[in-house]
Amino acid sequence: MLIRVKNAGLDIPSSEITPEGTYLNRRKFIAAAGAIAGGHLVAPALGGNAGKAFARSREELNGQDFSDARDELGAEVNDYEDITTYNNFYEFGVDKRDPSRNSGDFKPEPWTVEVNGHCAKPGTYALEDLLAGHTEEDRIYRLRCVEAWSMVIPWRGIPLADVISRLEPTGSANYVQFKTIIRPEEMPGQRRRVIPILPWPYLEGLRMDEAMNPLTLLVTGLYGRSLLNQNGAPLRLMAPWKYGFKNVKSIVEISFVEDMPRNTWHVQTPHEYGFYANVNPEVDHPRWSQARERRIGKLLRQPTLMFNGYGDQVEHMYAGMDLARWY
Ligand SMILES: Nc1nc2c(c(=O)[nH]1)N[C@H]1C(S)=C(S)[C@@H](COP(=O)(O)O)O[C@H]1N2
Ligand SMILES: [Mo]
Repeated sequence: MLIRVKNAGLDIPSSEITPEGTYLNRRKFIAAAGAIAGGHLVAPALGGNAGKAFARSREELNGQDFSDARDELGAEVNDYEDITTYNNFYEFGVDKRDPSRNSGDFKPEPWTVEVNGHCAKPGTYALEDLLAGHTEEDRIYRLRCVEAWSMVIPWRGIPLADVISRLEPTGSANYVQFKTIIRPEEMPGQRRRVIPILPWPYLEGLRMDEAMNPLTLLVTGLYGRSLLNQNGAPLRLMAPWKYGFKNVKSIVEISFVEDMPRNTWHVQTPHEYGFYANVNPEVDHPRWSQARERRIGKLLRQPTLMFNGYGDQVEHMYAGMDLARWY
């Protein structure tokens, strides 16, 4: 069965027209919907496996068969196990295993997102309302970390452009800033007082054309399932031509702003991390080369591709820019 989730969206909050139990179950409900993502289709064999115990093998997840799933360059998707246990999410600690170990207390439901700045539809939206009227799609994208490792991940999400259009940004909205939640009671990495791991909240931003690029997703799931806490539940960003740190997790605020917003890693170490963070084998990190990368699960390193291999779809946005300066 193919369920298309379409309704009046932002104008009629689903929390007002749907009994609460149903509305809280939206993510389970929407998880049953399959959708077509032009060029990035994971052909999901939708099955009635709702009652099945959580499956670790990627072939069995949610009744969808990901065993032969590949990205458009022919690379196999990484194992669910790796994607959910090898993470960067400093709110839960700095070790790659910390997010999966330390995020058990985090509660991604219910969730609200504040929308503010230069737009016609500011407000505090229940996540269900922010996403209502949009269709989730499965797309296989590479994630490339600035630490020179990469993974291929079957994401599930909604084009950010669709959501932004509904919020009606004004002509002054040159950039979009995203903010991660602050919740030290549930995020042990935010409890370090004297020398915080990072200045919280974690901030990221995109130029408006980058935010509107059809590749850019607001991610709600992966491997056909809702996002786990360690991957940024319930809502995170995915701009696949950029280094991983741009893909801010557990988003609670979206701001339409005039000037280039601050982003956490640039604030922390400006000579190492810029605003644009486009994957670029020719611009080294000051402490290491970016020319090669290690695909998690593979033995040999491989050459890094300009724009992470998405150049055809994004390089026009940077025509004439000196990418060594705007790193
Ligand atoms: N809020 C927040 N978002 C974050 C991070 C973080 O520490 N905090 N780490 C970033 C980095 S460096 C990477 S590589 C990706 C990792 O995403 P994944 O764990 O889902 O693979 O998340 C990004 N988003
Ligand atoms: Mo990263």
